[in-house]
Amino acid sequence: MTSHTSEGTVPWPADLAAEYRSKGYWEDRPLGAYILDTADRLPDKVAVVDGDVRLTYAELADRMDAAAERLLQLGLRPDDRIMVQLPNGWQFTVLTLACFRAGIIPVMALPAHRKYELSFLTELSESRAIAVPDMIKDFDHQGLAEELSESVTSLEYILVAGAANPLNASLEAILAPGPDPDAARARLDAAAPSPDSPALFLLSGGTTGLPKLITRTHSDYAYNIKATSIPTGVTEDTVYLGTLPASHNFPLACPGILGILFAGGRIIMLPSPEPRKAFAAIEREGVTLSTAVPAVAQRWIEHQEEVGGNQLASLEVIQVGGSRLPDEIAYKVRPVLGATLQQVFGMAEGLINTTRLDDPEDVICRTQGRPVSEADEVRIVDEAGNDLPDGVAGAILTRGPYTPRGYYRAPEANARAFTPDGWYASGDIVERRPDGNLIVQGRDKDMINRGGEKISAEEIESLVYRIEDVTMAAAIAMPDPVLGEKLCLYITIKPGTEVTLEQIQDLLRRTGVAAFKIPEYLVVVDELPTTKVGKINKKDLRADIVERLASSSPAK
Ligand code: OOB
Repeated sequence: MTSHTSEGTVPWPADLAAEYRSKGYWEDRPLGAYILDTADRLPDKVAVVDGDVRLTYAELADRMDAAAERLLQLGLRPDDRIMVQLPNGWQFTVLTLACFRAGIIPVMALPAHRKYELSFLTELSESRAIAVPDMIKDFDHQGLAEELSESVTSLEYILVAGAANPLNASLEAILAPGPDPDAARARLDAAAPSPDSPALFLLSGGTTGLPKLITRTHSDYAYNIKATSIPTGVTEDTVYLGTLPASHNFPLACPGILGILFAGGRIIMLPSPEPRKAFAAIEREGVTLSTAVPAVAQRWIEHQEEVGGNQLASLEVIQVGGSRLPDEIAYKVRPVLGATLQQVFGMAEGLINTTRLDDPEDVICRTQGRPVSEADEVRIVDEAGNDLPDGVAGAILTRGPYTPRGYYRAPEANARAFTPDGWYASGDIVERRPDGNLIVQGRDKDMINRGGEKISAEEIESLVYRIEDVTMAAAIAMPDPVLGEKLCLYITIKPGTEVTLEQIQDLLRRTGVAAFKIPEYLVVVDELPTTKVGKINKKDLRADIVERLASSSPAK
């Protein structure tokens, strides 16, 4: 059941791996080692804040190692996978680090995922454990985990943050301090995972079909963290507020939670970006850096305009990315929030671009920045794969020391998303300016980007086809003033039948699909437009929905 990882991953070519090592991009150290370095240097400094919980680096390192040993004692082995579906909190942080120390691979699920996504991901990763909160709002995560363990044969252990049922393990007990930190550290050091081995599985934003897992190795991810820490100016004085789901690459490692812990700063974990709570945390803790998707940045701007005041006085930098930030909003960040904007155009698959803090205002507000590493290779190409000159938009291709060469166990997806010589095609349409900065102009992948949350059109369409009366279905992005995009569904149906939006929403909810993927708008038509080769013409549909919204006579 275990040791499948290397079989399912695509390694970097040996000559490039050697080069990445010799140039120092890959330091050949497991991720946990960086945290121990910080703990040795700054043992008494506060590392993690979550409500009333404050952990110093010494306490964090102690809990990390104690938890790593408890996971192994429980019966998990190095290279086993554990689904992690936890809200932002100290438990997420300690558990993730403990996994890195033990060589157990966390699969970074989102708190919004439900049965449909979790069962698929648990099966694909052959996870032996799942870590969940007991309840969030009204949703019983523990109950869902129990249900999953009945249908997914690999799943043996349920770890629960909060009130664990008698048959499940208490995550707080696993993450408690240990009896002898020095001894635990020595034992774990002696069995440290190989830096080339997978440290974690990130989820793909979804190009086509079902979600894919992205294997990130210790060496490549450590470099991702270090390389993004430089343009963001992270030091031990950085106080970071993490409000986006921490299992996402952006707040986790760009430079995010891990970057701040590498550098010896302080992280404040908050489960939601709701402005009143976020602003209070910024004021209370003297937060200097935070991360937002454009919709959140916009909410923060509106809130600040409404309430005024000095709550954000300490905030120096706000990173915004995940979806395209409209230029008009970008220009408001400095005057309203009093912080420097850093645009971030990144992907869980690797490549991270950022604007630099000392860039001219027009670069910061009108571009999505440039690669963080000199070793990042970027090409902009036309449909035939020819390189395009600066100023002409085309598809972006990339390779580099923290951009893996393929998805986990997905040869077909790999054939589509990667060229034979290892370039990853993200599906974004990008223009490179003569100064090297990139502008994201659009995309040619069949995905909806709902305020930074990615939805694969194909995944939703295949579910909608479960409704017998639906003959054709096309999920497309419709413009939304707040989220940038929302999911709109076009369908054709059998003559004499009726299919409603509520019916579709209901079906998806019952299937256990994450709420952010549920279509918000339905257009029933007699016929869907097709391209010359007979595929549904989504470009026409996107134009159609814009027109319908403008004339505000939607056919529902
Ligand atoms: C981040 O990662 P993912 O994996 O959720 O999504 C990647 C995709 C990109 O291919 C692009 O389509 C879109 O999200 N995207 C942006 C963007 N940042 C990401 N589109 C326009 N403007 C931007 N600034 O979203 C991600 C990972 C690490 C850091 C930042 C974002």
